[in-house]
Amino acid sequence: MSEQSERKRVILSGIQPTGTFTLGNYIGAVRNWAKLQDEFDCLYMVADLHALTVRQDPAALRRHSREAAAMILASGVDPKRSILFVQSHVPAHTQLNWIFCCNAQFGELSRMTQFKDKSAKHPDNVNGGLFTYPALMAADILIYNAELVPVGQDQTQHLELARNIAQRFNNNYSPTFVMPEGYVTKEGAKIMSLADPTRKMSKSDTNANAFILLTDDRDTITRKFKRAVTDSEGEVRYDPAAKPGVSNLMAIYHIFTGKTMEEIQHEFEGQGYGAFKEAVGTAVADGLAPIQNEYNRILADKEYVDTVLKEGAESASRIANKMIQKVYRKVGLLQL
Ligand code: ATP
Ligand code: LTN
Repeated sequence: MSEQSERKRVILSGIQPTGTFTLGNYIGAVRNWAKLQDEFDCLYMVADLHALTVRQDPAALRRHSREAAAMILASGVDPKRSILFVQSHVPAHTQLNWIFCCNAQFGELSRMTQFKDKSAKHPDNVNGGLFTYPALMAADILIYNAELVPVGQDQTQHLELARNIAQRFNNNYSPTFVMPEGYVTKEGAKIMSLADPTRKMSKSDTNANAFILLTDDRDTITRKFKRAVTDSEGEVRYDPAAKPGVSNLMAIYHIFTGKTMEEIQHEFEGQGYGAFKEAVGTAVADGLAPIQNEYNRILADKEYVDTVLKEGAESASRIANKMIQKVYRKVGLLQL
């Protein structure tokens, strides 16, 4: 980052390499990352340590980490302007994580809905990392004094906890951390599952018809939208409470075409859901095509991806190491 940009506010965000990104990840998070690069100093991270809170196949995790980096680059994140790195390549995150684990309270960690959801989903593996997950996420953010964190709505509770940890640390020791704010766009903050529109679209869903993957081809995209659960009313109208399926498809269509909800409603008046679903599929397939081309091109050049990640880890470490030294000193760890 240039000296001139040193005055810019800092952004950090992350995504877990738990699988191929879904349309929800793209709309809720990654799509916004590229847009923020001019205005802010951005750090974007592949959160591989967070992914370990759920059992991962080692070879698949390695592959998904590189694929995640390639997809972030394909979505327009420019490594000349932003820092792109893998979480485990910057050990200072885990160092700060421990300090934060000793500051986060059992009660507040127990209230996290993601912890409750994932414990219910994986009852055989309710591990310590899953429980302290938000302390590591707070470390990811606060170690760079990031002021803005672009995420989907499901992460706002974790952000609130990061703010509480920051505040507590600042009060107990001395002002150290900047209070981070979520950057959650109104549209698309929560893209719902195509199979069950009352649940969020998630890349670890066991039903492949529930999500669109960013790597899905045109036929697959079209087929999945055709099968998307709607309702029996047959009217394209935006009403998330009464018509969650149709409203979700309208939100997706709006994001890819820029048309307002009223315009969409008019466009498909009296036509039923067939034509509407077809149009959503076409808009999404058209919109994703250039990203998919870029992704395939970038992924084929492993050396390039690895060089970007290496340089990213070096740049991120320079900032993070300074902060961890400061924190160690403040909490009273012996410095020689
Ligand atoms: P997993 O299924 O493994 O929990 P996920 O698909 O929920 O993964 P994450 O890696 O946890 O994805 O999230 C990456 C980013 O994408 C986060 O900022 C998150 O808020 C956002 N996100 C995930 N799902 C959606 C969704 N359905 N709608 C909008 N944003 C989403
Ligand atoms: N928990 C996030 C991923 C994540 C993250 C972060 C997001 C890990 N560290 C720091 C923003 C900032 C998720 O999407 N599940």
